[in-house]
Amino acid sequence: MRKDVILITGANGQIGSELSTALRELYGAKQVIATDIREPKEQNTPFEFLDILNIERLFELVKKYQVTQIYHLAAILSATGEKKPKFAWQINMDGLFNVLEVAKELNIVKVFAPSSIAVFGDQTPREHTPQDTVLHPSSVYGISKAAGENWCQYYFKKYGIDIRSIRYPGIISYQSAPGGGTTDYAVDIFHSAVKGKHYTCFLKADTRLPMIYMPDAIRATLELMEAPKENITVRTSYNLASMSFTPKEIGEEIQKIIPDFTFSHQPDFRQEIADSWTESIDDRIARKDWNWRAHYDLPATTNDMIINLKKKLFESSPIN
Ligand code: NAD
Ligand code: AKB
Repeated sequence: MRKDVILITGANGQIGSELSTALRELYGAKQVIATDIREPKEQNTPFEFLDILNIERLFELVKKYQVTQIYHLAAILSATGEKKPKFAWQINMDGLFNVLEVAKELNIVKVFAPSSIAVFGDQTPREHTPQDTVLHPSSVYGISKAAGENWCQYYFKKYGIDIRSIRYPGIISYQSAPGGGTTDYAVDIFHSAVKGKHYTCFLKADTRLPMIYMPDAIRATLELMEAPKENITVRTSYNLASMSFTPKEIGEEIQKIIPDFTFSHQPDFRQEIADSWTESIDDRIARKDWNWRAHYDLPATTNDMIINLKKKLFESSPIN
């Protein structure tokens, strides 16, 4: 077992609830301190309430547990951010600053602070989007992530803090629900399909977006964080690619396993956000620097999601 003590902010969200399990397996349950403003579903690790805007509390927890690494996941995502722009900016920027300041003052060894494909905008090349490219995001969330990437690089260059980051694509998962993003449809569609319900998608049929299955996203995070420091050449945030598909393509993939499944489209305000993002990602630098390779494509993800969602939704229910 490794000796580090890890503090996770926003640990009860879509990524945090699975990443905390993976980190507990690597570091030992007592070495992983989950924090959030929401109660955890299962209390199987040290858990502490932490509002990321409360820097004194963050200082206190880092000292109390002698934390050496912070995984900063607390954030407001794209769709919620467009409804509450100032609030999203405050949580995403002040929250990140608090983490960076605590890391600087208390000599934290490593920080993980994820970014998103939301940093791209309508002037960015849409296909095979390069690592270094035009970043003029149009959502508040994307603006906060683009600024955050640069602040991470600043703290690395100025103070030598080993901060690492990934521009995650939309994440598909069955264990935890997504938290207010534009790519949430790619999880919601499975829930409807498995429950035998029609699904009305809030994006148009042909909106192609980069996505990734949670096991790949977790593995990417751990592989990046374990990579030797000298291999890390990107200190803003790494492009990461896995698969890209449209709502029509994922619906049709589900129909290969659940032929009765039906879906239609009723675009809402999230269409504009999705239209400003790119379609596919060039992740050659992540491949070169820390040997990143995705394992799940759309058919493999669809198959695994349906098997596991059925188990989760139906097999754990008590028999009447
Ligand atoms: P999520 O919304 O599911 O979880 C965020 C967590 O932060 C929630 O549990 C919430 O309670 C907590 N939180 C909100 N405000 C807080 C506050 N003031 N103090 C402390 N905690 C607070 O988000 P996620 O999908 O798990 O995303 C984690 C990180 O990954 C975010 O930075 C997000 O931008 C990034 N990301 C996620 C995706 C994705 O598809 N899930 C894609 C790209 C980037
Ligand atoms: C969102 O849709 O806001 C997130 C993301 C891609 O950052 N899933």
